[in-house]
Amino acid sequence: MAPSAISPAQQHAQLAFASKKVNEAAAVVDDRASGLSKPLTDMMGQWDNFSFAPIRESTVSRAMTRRYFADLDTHAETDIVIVGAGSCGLSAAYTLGKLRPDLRITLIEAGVAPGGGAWLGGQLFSAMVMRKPADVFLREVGVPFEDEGDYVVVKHAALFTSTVLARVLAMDNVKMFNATTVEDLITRPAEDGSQGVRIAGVVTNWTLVSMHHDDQSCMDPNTVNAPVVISTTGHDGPFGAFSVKRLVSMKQLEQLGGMRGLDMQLAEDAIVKNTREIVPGLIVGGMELSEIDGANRMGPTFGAMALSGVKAAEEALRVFDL
Ligand code: 48N
Repeated sequence: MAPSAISPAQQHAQLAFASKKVNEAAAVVDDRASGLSKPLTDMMGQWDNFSFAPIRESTVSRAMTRRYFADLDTHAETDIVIVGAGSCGLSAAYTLGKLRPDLRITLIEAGVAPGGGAWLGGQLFSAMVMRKPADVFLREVGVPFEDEGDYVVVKHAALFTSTVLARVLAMDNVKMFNATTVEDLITRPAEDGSQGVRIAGVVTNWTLVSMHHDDQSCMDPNTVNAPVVISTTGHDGPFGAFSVKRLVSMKQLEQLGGMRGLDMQLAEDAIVKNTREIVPGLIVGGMELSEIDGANRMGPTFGAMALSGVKAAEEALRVFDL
């Protein structure tokens, strides 16, 4: 057999591509064929005379702190807050940012790393499964996937999460404050004079501070005023299911609904269909919603997270535009 004109690696790549029905339409494509840019290749091999432009340490500090505190100042008044930058919160942020570039969107994430549970498919497996029609969202954002009929597979969950995250962070009307925890809700008396409340924003603290309220003197929080809050803080856990647990403790909800066992068929439809305004000004989506409704969990399939985020954005705009 004549020696192949292409390298084994190229052969592997060609075979892999051919075997996968990868939907690359408008997706983040593998553009290695174009090679590295000339300015970068010109730099390679020339390291002996290499040096960076001069800098003073205070310049770096000011470049960071000036922007951070200007953002905090700007976002102290926000149009829509999203609590939790997991797959649902990121999908909601993308949808809102795209639909309403005129609105100021603030995304608050307790972890240093946003993404929640969407960095892996299930257990420690890489691939992420989404049932159709969630492929519509993947095409919208530009995430390549393999089409398997009734479902699609993103080859690595991090490809979904990093692509949506990149799109959201590139939007100039969306600001993410990560390593920042929502540790309470701002409320106003309900307009109907009942014992109810309207949510009017969130109370935040740096997550490291929130983790040490018990062993440090009281460290008061910061606030963000907003007429609409979307909460997508995931399963009940140390920080999770935050807003629904807070509604119970402030007696706006009787009790949590007790999430039921895993049933993919029931769970995903329910989460998307029931993403809604729970109390005036607060929309809940994603797995946090299962903690109120007692819906089934769906396990390692993420279509409901993406489309619950889309629905949460739609609900938020309905409330905002009232
Ligand atoms: O990924 P999660 O936990 O939540 P969702 O709803 O975006 O996605 C859920 C999904 O990952 C699943 O659990 C899958 C589908 N499995 C289902 C099943 O059956 O088990 O993201 C929530 C994000 C995280 O990044 C948290 O760090 C963050 O919210 N967060 C908060 N951020 C700010 N303030 C808080 N109080 C807070 N609590 C959680």
